[in-house]
Amino acid sequence: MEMTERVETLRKQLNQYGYEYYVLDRPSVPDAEYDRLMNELIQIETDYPELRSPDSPTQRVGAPPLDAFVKVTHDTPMLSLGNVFTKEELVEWVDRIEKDLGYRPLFVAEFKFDGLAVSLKYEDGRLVRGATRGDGTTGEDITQNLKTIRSIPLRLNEDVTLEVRGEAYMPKRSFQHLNDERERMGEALFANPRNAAAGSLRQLDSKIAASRNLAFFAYGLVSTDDLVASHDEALAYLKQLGIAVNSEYTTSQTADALWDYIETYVTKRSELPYEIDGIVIKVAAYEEQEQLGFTAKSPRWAVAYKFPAEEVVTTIEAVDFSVGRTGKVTPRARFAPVLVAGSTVTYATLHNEDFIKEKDLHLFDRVVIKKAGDVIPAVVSAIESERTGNETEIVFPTHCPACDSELVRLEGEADHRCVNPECPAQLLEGLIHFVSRPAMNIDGLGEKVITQLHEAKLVHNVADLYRLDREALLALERMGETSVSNLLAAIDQSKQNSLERVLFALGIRLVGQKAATLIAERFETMEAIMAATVEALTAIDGIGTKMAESITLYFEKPEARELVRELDEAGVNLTFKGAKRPVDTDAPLAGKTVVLTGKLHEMTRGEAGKRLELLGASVTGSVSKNTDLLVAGEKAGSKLAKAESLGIEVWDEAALLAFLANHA
Ligand code: 0OX
Repeated sequence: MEMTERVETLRKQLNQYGYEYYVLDRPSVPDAEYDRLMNELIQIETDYPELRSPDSPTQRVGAPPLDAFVKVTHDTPMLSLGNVFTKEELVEWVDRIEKDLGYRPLFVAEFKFDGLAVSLKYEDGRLVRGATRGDGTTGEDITQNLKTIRSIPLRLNEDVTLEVRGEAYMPKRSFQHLNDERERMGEALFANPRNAAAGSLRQLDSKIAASRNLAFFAYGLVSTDDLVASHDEALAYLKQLGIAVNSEYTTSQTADALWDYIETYVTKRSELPYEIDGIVIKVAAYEEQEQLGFTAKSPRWAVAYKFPAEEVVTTIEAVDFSVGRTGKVTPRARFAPVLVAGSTVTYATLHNEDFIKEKDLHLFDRVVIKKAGDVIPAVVSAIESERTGNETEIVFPTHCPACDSELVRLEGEADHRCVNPECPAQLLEGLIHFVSRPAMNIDGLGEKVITQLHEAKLVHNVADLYRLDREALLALERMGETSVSNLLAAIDQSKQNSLERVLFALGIRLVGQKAATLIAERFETMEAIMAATVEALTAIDGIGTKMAESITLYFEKPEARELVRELDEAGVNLTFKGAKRPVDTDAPLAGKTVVLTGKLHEMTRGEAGKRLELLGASVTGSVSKNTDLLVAGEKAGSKLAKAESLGIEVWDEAALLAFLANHA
């Protein structure tokens, strides 16, 4: 019996300390004391399995992995929010409420946390189920993962039965820490804390969620008992129960006061330790909420003001110029590092000379930057009023930064190009492209190794890869027997690739993966492609004149024909095998599956889809866990709900336009 009592005491203490730390943000004991008690409890529960309990604080460390998530139906649907973007729209919304009710009610304004909406069901004070919002009606049971979040109590302070709605999120610090770690490990980075939170909660192994330092804020209460009469009372009650509630909400009756609150956080949100993407305004009294009711997908008694894309100011400290595989010279600004939309930004492309001129950018200018579509850093403008006189002109080089040959800028083109076919930067970029995953897909030949081979003069053109000598490789730094054998085997393996990979790998200007596949499908052999005329090429649906001309121009060059001959001689397959279409990693949306939904104003969905495809995206019709991005126009419906439930990134039309403008 003594042990049962000790377990009870430990659980109570740990729950109390956890509550003080995670909910009240006021710890009363050092972390080491918490860890000591937790370890004691883990030990007892290991030695006496009969004393284990699903609401023990030890359950937060992660449970055995699941095979799949179980679907759950929400008894009360989890609705989404309508949006307003301007003060005028907010005033209109408030006026509409006043008209419907016949008087002006009290409103609550609170943060719109940028995470994943979840439902927590408590029975007799115990957490029995945690689920995602899903499409609003059906979600997934992610109890195991939610239990790892310390600001979600496993036991409430009262033995009540109710459902809590709120947002699971990743604090900025956890996000930074996670991405730093991933960068060190060479893993793909999360674009923002929301994706990282959603990604963590979608893991079947809850140990992963446990390691990610997620947090939770409650913003709603569903109950069959009349526990409270208004939203502000609900927030106070949730806090009393031991659930984390954000205390920076306000109540007010006027649109002006609500707008003041919004404006305060437009600027102050960057100082918060977590991401918010707007402010939610709710009619406070439940009775009034009931009276106002719902539209098809959202309540009439609540609305979200969405913040504009976060913009921050920094300084251009340097501009460097790099030479791409096609000889294009691209300027890139280096900034004093700043945090924008959840991650540190140090560089952004300046595209070309025209971009620099149009924006009147100078070296050492103070500039406004943002992330287009919340992902890719972009320069918005220079701040003229902050010029000190020390700014200097950004001079576009007249000669190639890699080989010093004169750059050319063709009429009607925005880009400066190095046209020296022997330019080492182009050759290296060409080699990197050739071996990359969407091209010849040679394992173990990353950018580092290929640069090493190039610098050691073992590889000059791509055919040299197939003539590499084992002894010469062994003489290189960090190249042991095993890595050399693996590398040679991977190179050998690539000889079997189907024609479209080789065609794409050659790096002919304008020829992306899709085009390479269409051409390989039609002509079947490299020989036939080399002999094809512009007319024969443009006869293929999807191949335009410019691309066709680029192809014929390429194969007119004796060096190109010689290169193909060398590849053939080395045993590289040059026939079409009907392989699956690979993905172009060089394009900005390479490997990304995008879905478009809702009404767009500036272009049709078809046009938008074509433009996104040109940037490397695969555009599909339905949202699934394989979707990377949803572009949601006006009146987006179930696809948007599904994307949100899956934690998929969503762009509105403004984000899409900004992205397209930056990649024109
Ligand atoms: C948030 C948030 C989301 C009310 C009816 C539908 C949504 N992301 O922080 N939703 C709501 O409210 C419900 N409030 C919030 N604060």
